[in-house]
Amino acid sequence: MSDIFTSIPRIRYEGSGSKNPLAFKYYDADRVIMGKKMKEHLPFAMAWWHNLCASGVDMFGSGTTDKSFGSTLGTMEQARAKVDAGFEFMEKLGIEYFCFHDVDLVPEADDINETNRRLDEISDYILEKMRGTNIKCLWGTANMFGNPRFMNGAGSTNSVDVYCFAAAQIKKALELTVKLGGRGYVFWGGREGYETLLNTDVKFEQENIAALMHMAVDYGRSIGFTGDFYIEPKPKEPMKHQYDYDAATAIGFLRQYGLDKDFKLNIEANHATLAGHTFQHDLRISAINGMLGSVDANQGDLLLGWDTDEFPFNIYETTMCMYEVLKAGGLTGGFNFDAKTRRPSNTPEDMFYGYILGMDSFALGLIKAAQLIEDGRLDAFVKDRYSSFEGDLGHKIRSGEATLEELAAHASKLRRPASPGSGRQEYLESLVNSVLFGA
Ligand code: XUL
Ligand code: CO
Repeated sequence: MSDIFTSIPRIRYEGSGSKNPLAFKYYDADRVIMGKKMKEHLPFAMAWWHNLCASGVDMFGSGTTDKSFGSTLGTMEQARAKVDAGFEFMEKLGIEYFCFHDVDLVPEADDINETNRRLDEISDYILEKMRGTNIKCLWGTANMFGNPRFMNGAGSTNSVDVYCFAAAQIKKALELTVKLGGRGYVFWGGREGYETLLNTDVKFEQENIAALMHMAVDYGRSIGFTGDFYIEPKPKEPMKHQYDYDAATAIGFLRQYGLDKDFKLNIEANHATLAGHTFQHDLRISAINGMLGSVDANQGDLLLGWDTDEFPFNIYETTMCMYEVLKAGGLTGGFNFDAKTRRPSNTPEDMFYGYILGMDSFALGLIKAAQLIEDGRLDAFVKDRYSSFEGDLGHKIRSGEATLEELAAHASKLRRPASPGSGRQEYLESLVNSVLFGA
């Protein structure tokens, strides 16, 4: 372990009564919940970009946080220092995975060949650091939204040359993901959308995005990538409209273009709420379609209309997330903290407090979700709510054998239906509260 965070000890579980800010209150890696260790339920990942790169720059001001880690910003020396810092950080927290964009790892050069050479060099160094640790890559991706060449999109660009640069970056990022043993490969369509329909051929753009994804699948499989590809839906920001609007839209796209066997979804909490959904909603839609792959674990602020990428602390949200994940039988991916400390939280301690908060929030969510499932009343209520379909008529409808005529005849015989029954929302909400806060 290197010694960048010298004042920070290894973070240990001390229980909910602990007042030590540098200890876990709920995340107890080896505690068994519903037959599995917490750390198996919760494969946490560090996001290279927010944790090791983001310095607090926003639209109105420059950075507040020093992420040079004792080196000169924008150099390969700093790229190595970030690797050292990242590995020390993950080891101190017991985090076993990381996620990266290509350009998080090295400063991008003017010539793509030089960028790729730098990526080879840094990935050799990362591999070296991985040896002798449990740390692995959760997923990799290419940043196809930051560089000005992508101002009109990457897969959706109007420029065939820019399209080739997107292809080249995907090719390299896939090679890096395979080299680092990544479980997944993410497409987040940051600029795959439009600012105005007046200049946009939506059909042409969507077909080109799908073609690029097909090429990525073919190439990935040819170099031994056996993991899942993921689409990470987001409705807007940076573009006015992004094609991967939400889980349902992304699933429709994947099916339309025959990509649904190789792709699953990476659901980010703050993206779901930007789409006007709850986090739980997009998880549920993914899960019922067999496409819940991975989670970008963060939280938005409902008073703000953008992607604030905060560390999750809302236990209702983490509980309902873990409820969906447990019911889906777990993730093939993991929980990547696509989250950053607030701009004024600008010390190394704050980086640790952010992750301790996030890991504890998900651990508590896991504990509470398991209690909700073991309690059984929610499941029983839902089952009972649809029980009228358990008779002959219901079976015929469910198996596709019913006709409109016979259902109409049934209605006619009844003359009017009995009440379908109360939804009992308030009762169920208080049941959830009693599981969350009861003794
Ligand atoms: C942006 C976002 C990305 C993706 C990876 O909102 O979530 O960081 O997770 O490109
Ligand atoms: Co994300």
